[in-house]
This record gives sequence, C-alpha cells and structure tokens, in this order.
Amino acid sequence: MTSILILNGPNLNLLGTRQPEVYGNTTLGDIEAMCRARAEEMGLALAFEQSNSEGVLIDMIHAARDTHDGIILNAGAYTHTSVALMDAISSTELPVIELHLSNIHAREEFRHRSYIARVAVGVICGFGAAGYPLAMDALATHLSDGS
Ligand code: CA2
Repeated sequence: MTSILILNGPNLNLLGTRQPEVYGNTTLGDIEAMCRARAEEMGLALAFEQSNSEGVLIDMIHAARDTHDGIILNAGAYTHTSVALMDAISSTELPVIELHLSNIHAREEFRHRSYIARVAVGVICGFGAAGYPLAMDALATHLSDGS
C-alpha cells in the first residue's frame, strides 16, 4: 500500500484557535480527519504529524525514507528560512509537495522566498484547508505516473 506522510511545521497546532481572519476556523484536528477520510477513499496509508521544532521535523523527514513513499510538507515559517529542512528533503530522495494554507505570494515579501520549493515536486498554496486533499491527489498521481 502506498504510504504518505503529511508533516506540519511551527504554530500550525494553533489553527482554528487564533487569527481566524488569516488562517480560518478549521483546526489541525479537523484537517487531519479530512485527510484520513480522503486517504481511506484513495487507498493510501497516512501518517499525519506536527512539530514546532525544526530538528524534530528534520528527524521525521529522515525517518520517512524507510516508511513512506512521499511527503506533503507545510513547513510553516521554516519554509522561508530553513536550509536545513531543504537539505533533509534532498537527502531522503522522496517526492515532496510543498503546501500552504495561504497564498504566500500575496503576502509579505519575506514569505515569497521558499527553500522548500527548490527541492519539491510542486507547490500548492492559497486554497486553505482544501489544499491538503489537493496535495494528496497530486502526490498520489506523481507516485503512480511521475507527473
Ligand atoms: O499558509 C501557510 O500554510 C503557512 O505555512 C503558515 C505559516 C506561515 O508562516 C507561512 O508563511 C505560511 C504560519 C502558521 C501559523 O499558524 C497560525 C495559526 C493560528 C494562529 C497563529 C498562527
């Protein structure tokens, strides 16, 4: 069975509890439930994780090499700062889809740069929580036919 890891970075545990005008009312638990339902429909095994720690995220990316076929990564603010996460992704040689709830290109200048995009298969941003199942479809398609 194809297995995917959805990995969420710093502060995403606060979703639905603060700044709803920016990030909406949906909690990370709601998103996980939506992804689990979609994974079952698609016949995918799914791990869904969140950490506020860059090192823990890197360790989870390293470990994914032995347990998963691909990764969907919302690295939060580390997207814009972390060469270490970029290097971890390169080291796994697993396909990674970069995901963001918000359209990072329509926001502050510092959010326009992504270290993850350089090593990702593709990027989905701006569709809120609906981006998660979109990214799952994109990753499953990539894993089955390379597109
Ligand atoms: O749009 C996204 O998904 C982001 O990855 C979210 C990050 C942000 O730094 C990126 O530029 C884009 C921030 C996540 C913070 O989430 C919060 C949720 C509720 C309250 C406060 C922060």
